[in-house]
Amino acid sequence: MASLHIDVIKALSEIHPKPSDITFQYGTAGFRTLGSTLDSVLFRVGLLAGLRSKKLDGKTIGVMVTASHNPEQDNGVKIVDPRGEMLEASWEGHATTLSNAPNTEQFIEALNTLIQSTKIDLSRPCNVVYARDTRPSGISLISALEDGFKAIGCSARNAGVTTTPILHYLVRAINTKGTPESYGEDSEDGYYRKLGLAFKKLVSGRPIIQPVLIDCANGVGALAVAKLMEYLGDTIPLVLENISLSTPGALNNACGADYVKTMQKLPPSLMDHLQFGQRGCSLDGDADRLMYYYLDERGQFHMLDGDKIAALVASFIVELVKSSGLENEVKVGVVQTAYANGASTKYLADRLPVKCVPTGVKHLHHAAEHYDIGVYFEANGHGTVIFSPHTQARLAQYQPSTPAQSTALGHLINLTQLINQTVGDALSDMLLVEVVLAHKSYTGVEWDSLYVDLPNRLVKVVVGDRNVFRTENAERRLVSPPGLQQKIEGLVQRYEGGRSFVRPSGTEDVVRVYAEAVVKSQADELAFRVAGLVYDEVGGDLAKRPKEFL
Ligand code: G16
Repeated sequence: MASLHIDVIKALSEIHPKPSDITFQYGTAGFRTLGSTLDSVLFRVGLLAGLRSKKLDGKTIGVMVTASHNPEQDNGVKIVDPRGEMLEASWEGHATTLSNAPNTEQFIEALNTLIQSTKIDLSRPCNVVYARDTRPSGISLISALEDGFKAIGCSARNAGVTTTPILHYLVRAINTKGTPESYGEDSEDGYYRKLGLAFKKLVSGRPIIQPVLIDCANGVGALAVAKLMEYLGDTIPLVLENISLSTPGALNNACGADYVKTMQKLPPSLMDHLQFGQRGCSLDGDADRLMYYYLDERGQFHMLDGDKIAALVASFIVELVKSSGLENEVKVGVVQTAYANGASTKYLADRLPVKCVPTGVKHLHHAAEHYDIGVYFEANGHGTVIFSPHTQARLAQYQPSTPAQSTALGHLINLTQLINQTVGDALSDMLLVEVVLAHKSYTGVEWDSLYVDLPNRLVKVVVGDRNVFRTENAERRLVSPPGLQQKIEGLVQRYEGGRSFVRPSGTEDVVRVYAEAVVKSQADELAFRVAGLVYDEVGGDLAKRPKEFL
């Protein structure tokens, strides 16, 4: 019976001691906090990823070092399961336990408990692939991670500096290589080639696409889009902005998808760059979120968020399924969260089944798997479309009976290649949006007018302990702290068309407050008043209470 190499683990673990004053938690998107505190976590994740691979008989596991939309000083790490999906939920607890063992001895004890309780055969091989975004703290965190791989003895492939969705793609491509389910070449070039080829086919014969401006959030998306452009040829002119990878503090600072969604305005750095009517879009720090927008002729900003992307894409796919003659066998459905704009939910629910789940791609992805074609997007611009294996097989062998059916079928098959089905991917989503717009001959204006957003506001409240806040009913109701939900409902009733939800963030030490009302000023007021309730509830110091919380 093989066993752990205790001496090696001990020696390496001593180099990566756990800080005594921090409790770590594997949350919505893995571990995420100040980069300077994560050394021990990365080492331990290295071992955990190795064990996960052994448990799955040597399948390649992914590890991504990123803190996505968070500020530059934060960093994080998440584990990717063999099909490119998020780590199985039951292992999130194991990750939290291992990360909090106070010293080497107890860490080894925790490893042994995990091995026994999950019945891991240590003689199995283990394989991992890993990458990081452009955060400066990523360099040393990667070497801590590599020490973890060494300690468990796994074969590790370094995918370098790349986007989160590319790492997810690589995991699936490696694990399906040479099988009937092959997902594509297992290289970054293979990813660009796959997307580029599918895009070219989908826009062939369509009118010329006008230049699209891309705000790269001063992150890794700048590198990825530049490479992708080589594979797109002259099919779509892309203008890259916010590409300063070496300016300290620039990452996600007053730019990027999260800035656009929360501020509901154009990043100041794009002010003189985006022409009236031109489409622009913002990526986040690891290029898994996408927000679109345009300025109308009066210079007014119009945001086209994840909800608008879902509406555009889902309607297009429904039309293609219908035109291909498959509408009786292929069912399209949408998954959203409670934070989706109420008008988008109404628009979608009038046309196809819509399910609401808690925030976090893992929840949306799993719910979307229940449809033949599942479209999922969070309002923050994180999402994708997944085609069930059965649907993909059906598309491959279906015999259309008219040329129109054949054309629609061809488009659907090309979409399965264009879309990164493993996880939300800003690059793939951007190309998908452009394909739909090209097919519908829409500008941003027509897209925007699919439905009119209900005025809304997203606010964050800094609290001492976000774990005090717990929700139910897909985050629509607070169950803790007791009594707060009733107070929120009391307030909401006073606003026409009022809706407001509160939930703890899964990635930052804050509580998020969302509010909607029929008038913008009322939505703002409701959001700030609910934020005020939250602030007071957690014993906030009144003197420090942000003045906008009324
Ligand atoms: C991560 C998840 C997203 C989720 C977001 C929520 O995004 O992958 O599915 O929407 O966290 O963050 P919060 O709970 O702080 O609002 P990302 O892009 O930060 O990896």
